[in-house]
Amino acid sequence: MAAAIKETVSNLLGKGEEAPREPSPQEFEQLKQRYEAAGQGQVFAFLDELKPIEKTQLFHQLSNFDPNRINELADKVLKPSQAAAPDAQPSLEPLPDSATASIIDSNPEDVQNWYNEGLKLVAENKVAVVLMAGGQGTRLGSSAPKGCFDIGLPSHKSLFQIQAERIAKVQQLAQKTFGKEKAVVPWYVMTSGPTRKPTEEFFQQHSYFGLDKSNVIIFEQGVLPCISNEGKIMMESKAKVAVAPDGNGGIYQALLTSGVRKDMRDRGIQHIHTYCVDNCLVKVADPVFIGFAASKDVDIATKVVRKRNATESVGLILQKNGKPDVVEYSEIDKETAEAKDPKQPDVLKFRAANIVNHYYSFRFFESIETWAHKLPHHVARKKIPCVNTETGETVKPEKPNGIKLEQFVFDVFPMIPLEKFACIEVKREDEFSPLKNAKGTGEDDPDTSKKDIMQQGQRWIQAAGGVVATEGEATGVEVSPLISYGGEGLEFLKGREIKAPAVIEKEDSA
Ligand code: UD2
Repeated sequence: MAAAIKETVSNLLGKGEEAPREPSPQEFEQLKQRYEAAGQGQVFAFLDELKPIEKTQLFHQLSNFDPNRINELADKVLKPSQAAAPDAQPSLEPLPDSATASIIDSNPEDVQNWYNEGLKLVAENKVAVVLMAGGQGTRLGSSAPKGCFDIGLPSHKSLFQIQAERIAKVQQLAQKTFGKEKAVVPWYVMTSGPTRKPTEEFFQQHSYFGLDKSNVIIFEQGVLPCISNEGKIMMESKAKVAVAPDGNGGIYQALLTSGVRKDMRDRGIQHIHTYCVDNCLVKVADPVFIGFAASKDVDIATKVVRKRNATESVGLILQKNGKPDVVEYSEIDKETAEAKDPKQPDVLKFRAANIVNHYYSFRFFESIETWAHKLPHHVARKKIPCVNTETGETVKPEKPNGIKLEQFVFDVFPMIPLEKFACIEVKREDEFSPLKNAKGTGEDDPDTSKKDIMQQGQRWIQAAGGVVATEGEATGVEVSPLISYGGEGLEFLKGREIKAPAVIEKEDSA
């Protein structure tokens, strides 16, 4: 199946190993007229200088875009006055209690029921996972995809490996608990142009981290052209449009064009967990989350943690004009971010922090065609290396000279009624430690990721009756996901002493 998907994507994107199909002169002329009529003829500025293969590649690349749609998007962001008047100041309120729950103050029986329900769905092969891994770790300062990153654990496992082993463990727990021969949680890994090849190579080099590779499907999200401040599609070279990944909101279109939704349907998937690659504590295919969402029969659910402070770079889950919504950290005004809860003056009014940890019903994914085109585009003003289409000179800009457009995965939330949406607060120390910044930043960096995993393992061992001996700085114990998914199954450590730092990889090690 994976090969078929790869084939579909490659053909579609004209990126297959075989040379892309050469267009007929009529096809080329038609395309040229369409772009010129839209005032975007500059993309053909160097046509006479191109080799036939370059012309063919340019044809395929341009065939993926609609120049009129690009103009619409450009006008919206570059000439906001002409765009439809933005709705009056939207009314923002925290989500109502009816749409929120909290692991922290739910009764343990409910949590156990959600866990059993979710694990049963895993055992019935109804649960899939989509990993959004198309982002480029610019702030992290690494050129490799973030999932390849080694945060410095004693095991030196990458984020991809840790997540793969959590999938393996939840499959094993489901098999054991429900006496199933084989429980499968297919793992769909969304990459972008820059991350696809290095991600595929990393998975192959590590033999898919022990997972069956027919259940690990790597697919690619779409791209959008970079646009100059004058609204023109920019050229990266004389034969290539400058493009950028279309944001993690590109996931919905990508699920269709890559054949992933069809693969999910063929496998009988009903519940999908979608998450962010850089959160080392992420509970992949978390049975509690799946069971919680399934029991409420919602179409979308999202996990949140308590926002650390008013300036933390997280989206805020709230209701906007009565609909579930998220205000991104890059678009929130100071007053809203700092607003205090009228009932608890020292607590933020908007404190449900988005952690890119979402649930979708497959039923909802069947409606993608009806709303995916309505997702808004967000603007990032960037320095975009390009070729000046008048002079042919290469431009290495000192300041932002254009815009990248991206869609946000959570912009789908307002497309559903509040009663088909649920939000559950989880403990930050157990479920959220994002890797955003380079080593030494002191916050959301490799050291904080490593510390959070080691401290979690230590808490699990102590809860199981083990003793962790620490000396000075040396603290924490890494517990392999293959030994424990969420702290369970550590009884074998009762009464035993573990000298920190350590890693528990096998049941007999200690
Ligand atoms: C994301 C959230 C923000 C907050 C924060 C917490 C969005 C839009 N914003 O902000 O609300 O929850 O994380 O950590 O989700 N990705 C792709 N393709 C792309 C761009 C991103 O797959 O074109 C993936 C990326 O690999 C990562 C996730 O989406 O897994 C979030 O991307 P990010 O880390 O760049 O987002 P950030 O930190 O700006």
